Amino acid sequence: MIATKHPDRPGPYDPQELEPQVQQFWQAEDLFRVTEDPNKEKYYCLAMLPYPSGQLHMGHVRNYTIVDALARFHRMAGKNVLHPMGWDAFGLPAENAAIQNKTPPAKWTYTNINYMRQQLKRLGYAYDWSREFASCDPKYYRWEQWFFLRMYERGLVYRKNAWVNWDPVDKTVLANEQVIDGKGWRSGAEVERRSIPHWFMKITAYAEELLADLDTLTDWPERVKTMQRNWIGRSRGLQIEFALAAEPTDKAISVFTTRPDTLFGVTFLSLSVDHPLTLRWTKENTDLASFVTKIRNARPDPTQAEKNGMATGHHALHPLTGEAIPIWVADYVLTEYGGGAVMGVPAHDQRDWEFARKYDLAIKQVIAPKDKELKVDLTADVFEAKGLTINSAPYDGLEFDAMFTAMKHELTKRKAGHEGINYRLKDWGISRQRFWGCPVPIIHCPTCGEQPVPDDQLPVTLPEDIPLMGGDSPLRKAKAFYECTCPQCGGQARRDTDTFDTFIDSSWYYARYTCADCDSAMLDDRGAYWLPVDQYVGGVEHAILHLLYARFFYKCMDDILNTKKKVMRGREPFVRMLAQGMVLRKGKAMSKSKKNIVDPQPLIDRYGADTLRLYMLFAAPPRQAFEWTDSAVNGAHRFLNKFWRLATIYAQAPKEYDKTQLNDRQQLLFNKMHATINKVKHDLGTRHNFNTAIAAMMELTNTLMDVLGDEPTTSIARALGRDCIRNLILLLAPIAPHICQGLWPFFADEDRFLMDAPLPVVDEDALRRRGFTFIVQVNGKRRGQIEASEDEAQAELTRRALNEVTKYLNGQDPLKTIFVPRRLVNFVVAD
Ligand code: ANZ
Ligand code: ZN
Repeated sequence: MIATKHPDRPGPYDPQELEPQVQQFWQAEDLFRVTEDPNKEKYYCLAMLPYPSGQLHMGHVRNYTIVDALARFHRMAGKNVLHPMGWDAFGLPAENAAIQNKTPPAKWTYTNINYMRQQLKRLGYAYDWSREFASCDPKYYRWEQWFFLRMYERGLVYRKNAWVNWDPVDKTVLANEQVIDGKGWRSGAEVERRSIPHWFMKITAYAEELLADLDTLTDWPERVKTMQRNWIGRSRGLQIEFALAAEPTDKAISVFTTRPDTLFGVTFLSLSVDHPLTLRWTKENTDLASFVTKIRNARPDPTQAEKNGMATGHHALHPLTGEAIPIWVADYVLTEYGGGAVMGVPAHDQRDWEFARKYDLAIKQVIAPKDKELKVDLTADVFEAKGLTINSAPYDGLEFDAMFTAMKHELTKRKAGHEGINYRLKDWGISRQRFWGCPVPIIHCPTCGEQPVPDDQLPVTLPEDIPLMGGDSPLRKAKAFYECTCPQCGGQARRDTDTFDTFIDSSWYYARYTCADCDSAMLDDRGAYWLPVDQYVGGVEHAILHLLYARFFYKCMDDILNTKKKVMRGREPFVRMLAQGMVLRKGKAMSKSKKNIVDPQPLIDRYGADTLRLYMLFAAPPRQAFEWTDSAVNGAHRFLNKFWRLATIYAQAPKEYDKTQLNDRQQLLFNKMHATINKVKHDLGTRHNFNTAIAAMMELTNTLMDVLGDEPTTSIARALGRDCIRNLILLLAPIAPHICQGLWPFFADEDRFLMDAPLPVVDEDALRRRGFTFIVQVNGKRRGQIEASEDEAQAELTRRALNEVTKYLNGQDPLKTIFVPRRLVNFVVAD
């Protein structure tokens, strides 16, 4: 188990020699492989799986170092730790690279994976590599297709024509969030609207539970939960029916409103451009038809810009007053929300107000502020606040809740409305008209229609040898792929040529790690041991979609797979979630487009992995962004050098000492050592504050040098120093595992792998007697430090502090002494 050439004492610190040796040793001993052990508490920690773009960037390094430190720490704390890694391998960049380099996407992807895997190994991450997979592996996506079909059988997957955001350059459908200011997020091209058949997953069926269960996630960042709540966007209101004036028996227009208290203020109705009545009227009104076409192509995101509309010439009847209300078509009305129509209340709704001002429509105030002093001037501004009803006889003078209830009863009685809940969340459009993704396992038969691919014909394998020319997906032209026979009638049929949104791949990969080699089922009972993930760590940019889709999938998997034989536990995939901060340079996120990337590779080559790991965790608390500084990397490296040198001094020291025989200063060191053990365990295990843990370890090494000096002579001093170093090795091992493993053979008391050595135990007595490190300053500049115990008098402390810094006082007496209990002493002298 000795990973160094020098038999009795460590040689000079040489990470380039040491680290690969240690890594070979880990590999030879197969130390990272884990199996289920029901007698041990399990701990599943996970970093978000990377897209194999080509090389690791600093965001990856930070993310994986955090998780690796947690994995190693909890393993030393005695848990059975699952810590896997894999690849989110499907997606557009591989296709674009394939077109550019004229290599198949598979080849580009696997080349990148090979390079990045070797980088991860060089950083010393303790992954159980036996569980690694790439999402583009048919052994993985076979089960994704299989699960899609189970969802299909249950009506959780369906196909319908839908208006989609079409990127004319990337020739693909974009999700709403991929449209930024009307342009494709990747190509920057002006996005068009198209109506095409599309596969959907019915995430809305789980909307209520996805919202409610957020409250159970107590160890998730509050802002992530808020973002998810807003994204799901639950609203309670009334669904109100308006009849057409021309056909009064037909309740033709259904609107959703969260403000039924404003019902008497309706002065117009607005339909979306896709509303059935809009479509009907465009047939008889060519102006309306060209307006609708223009809107469809102009802006896929109607919430942003100036509102546009057109009167249809038709009228609806107010359900309570019977008044005729003009019907408009407007671009700010969403098709897929609350019936695709809005009751326009310009006095009390900002959008309606802008619309009415622009088109000179009536504005009728029906809500008055409760505060009588407040002036409402509707020619200048909208009044959106809740208040008391006016101009709503016989319902005047009511507060919001009372009016809500009154309208609900009245409309229900007249069969013109009812209470309704609406979600902003829409069903998840999952088909992509791209090549490099998991094929949709459906066959289209001219006679039988949509047919699922039979389970025994899975996977539907993506051909990997088709050349990519750019433009449309080659699957559509690949006869060998799409020509097939109908499983129902045996006639000639055509395979679906769409592929899955890659967010599906990342919605269940964490579950598959528990049994990646299982080829008889999607998950087996090993899942019930490991799942759910105990600690998930990743960037906040995935706060909404990835986490929401994964939560949705987990609930579906529980409903579909978890029958008699349990393959998973719980209803939420990630018990705890940590959103790590970004690594910045000159205040900006590092990114290729900003050309401000710091490549980790040269730093690994120069300083070694441990330095980079230590720096990443020392720079800031994990949730905070931090500014990259080269000099601080140097600082981390100097610390490791110093630590190694100190360890060399004690490598041969005796193991045993009698702690009752320590002198005062040694006792201080002893106490501080235990305070440090206590703090590091708490910081790493509970708070995830690596930076303060590292600072405490650095402080302890300083105290060690201060108390024992460079050449301790007495046996008790040498044994105490050895004890200190040994404990530091154990505490630092999760963070800088190579250097610690390199030193371990000289400090191990028993024949045990460092990875499995138990964390040091705190001496409670020492903790109670713990000392403090006082910083000693002269004119505000740090000039030294002294150790003090809880009960040392201030006068005595000040005297010792003064002694410590005499040479900086130029023989003068201090003009003033500033004493901060437990922290510092500052002497002010004349310059
Ligand atoms: C009348 C009204 C009066 C409204 C008022 C608001 C204030 P949330 O909270 O997001 O659910 N709305 C309804 N369906 C819509 C659609 N398809 N496209 C665009 N807007 C739509 O918003 C509910 C409100 O959004 C509804 O309440 C409706 O406007 C509008 F003083 O109805 B309200
Ligand atoms: Zn058929």
